[in-house]
Amino acid sequence: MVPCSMCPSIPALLPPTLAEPGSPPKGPAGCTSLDLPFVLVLGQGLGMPHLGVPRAQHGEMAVSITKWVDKWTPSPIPALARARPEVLTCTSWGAPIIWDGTFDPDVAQQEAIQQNLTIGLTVFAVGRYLEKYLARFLETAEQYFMVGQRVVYYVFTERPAAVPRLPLGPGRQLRVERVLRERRWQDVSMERMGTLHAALGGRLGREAHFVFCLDVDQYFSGAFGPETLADSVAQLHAWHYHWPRRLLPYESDPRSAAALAPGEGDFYYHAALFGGSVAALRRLTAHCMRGQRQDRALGLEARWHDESHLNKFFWLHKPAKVLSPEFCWCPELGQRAEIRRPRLLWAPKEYTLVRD
Ligand code: UD2
Repeated sequence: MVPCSMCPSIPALLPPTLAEPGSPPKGPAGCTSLDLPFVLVLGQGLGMPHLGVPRAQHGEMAVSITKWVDKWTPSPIPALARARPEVLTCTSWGAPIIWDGTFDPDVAQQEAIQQNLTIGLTVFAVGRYLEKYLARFLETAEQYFMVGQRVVYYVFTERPAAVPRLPLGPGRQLRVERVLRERRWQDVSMERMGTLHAALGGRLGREAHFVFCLDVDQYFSGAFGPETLADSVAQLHAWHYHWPRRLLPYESDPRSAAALAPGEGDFYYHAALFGGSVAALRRLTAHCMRGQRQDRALGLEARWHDESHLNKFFWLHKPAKVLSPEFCWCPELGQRAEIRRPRLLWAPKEYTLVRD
């Protein structure tokens, strides 16, 4: 890797200063010479990240940093280059992609503590998903999710009495909210957007600064800390992060509110994990809820349900931070050089057991 001659003092990729809850993503600021390489390396023209491809040109530098250079802790860029030479750590629009080794968890932890944050974690466990997955999800969240921060879990279920009562660490609470049980699993999945929207407009929104919304059929396996926080956070899908864009499973029916036209789409994001500030998540959930409703009125259902609408949202409103597949990894994919330390693992999918 060679330093960028146009930007001799580019800070390394360390966690950005957290935005105030509800405030827009910071930047872009400074270092405008980086715009072009971002576009050349990762932008709409190519459409996909290039993982594991060594490059030794100006563009290589550009993908390792953010446009919001004023928000990064100064440090010489070669250190970052040495730390993770095999991955790209910035999107074409300037959002960092968080890989293990590209941030300092201690700095992120200290910043979050100074800001006295409360972080929400929502999960739905409806029907047999509750017995099958919820206990392990919560137990491992206690071990790994935002340890040392104030956390409030929100479990949405139709059977509050069946929710396991685990001993929780200091500063951590669990709230259980009752939801109606939809008949079809697809409706359970999609209805989450409306339920979350209402919750974010209520107590959850009042008590949390940032919220992560997760599927229940997964479990934490490594530290998942405040380095992941930002105004809006999207997760690269483990199965699709290195696919060419033309193969990504976006909704393509132009009648659907979730449709992306050929050539549209940055990455394929996974609906099993998204997050952000309360205000940003209110916008996201409202968008998806509206799109799902419009589709239903036309007798349509997007290809991957809420995930299709989420992908449309993040195409229109770029996430402020992108999590590498390490943050939601599928063990069936085996070992890969760029996946160093998975933080959250998919549980085996046992659809015949849990779906009606
Ligand atoms: C994918 C996405 C999921 C969603 C879904 C929409 C993964 C890992 N996740 O999940 O985020 O976009 O596609 O098609 O690829 N749930 C219940 N009870 C039910 C049904 C669903 O609690 O009867 C909840 C539960 O939290 C579950 C989530 O909804 O984890 C998503 O449902 P899923 O895991 O069955 O869907 P899946 O695996 O196809």
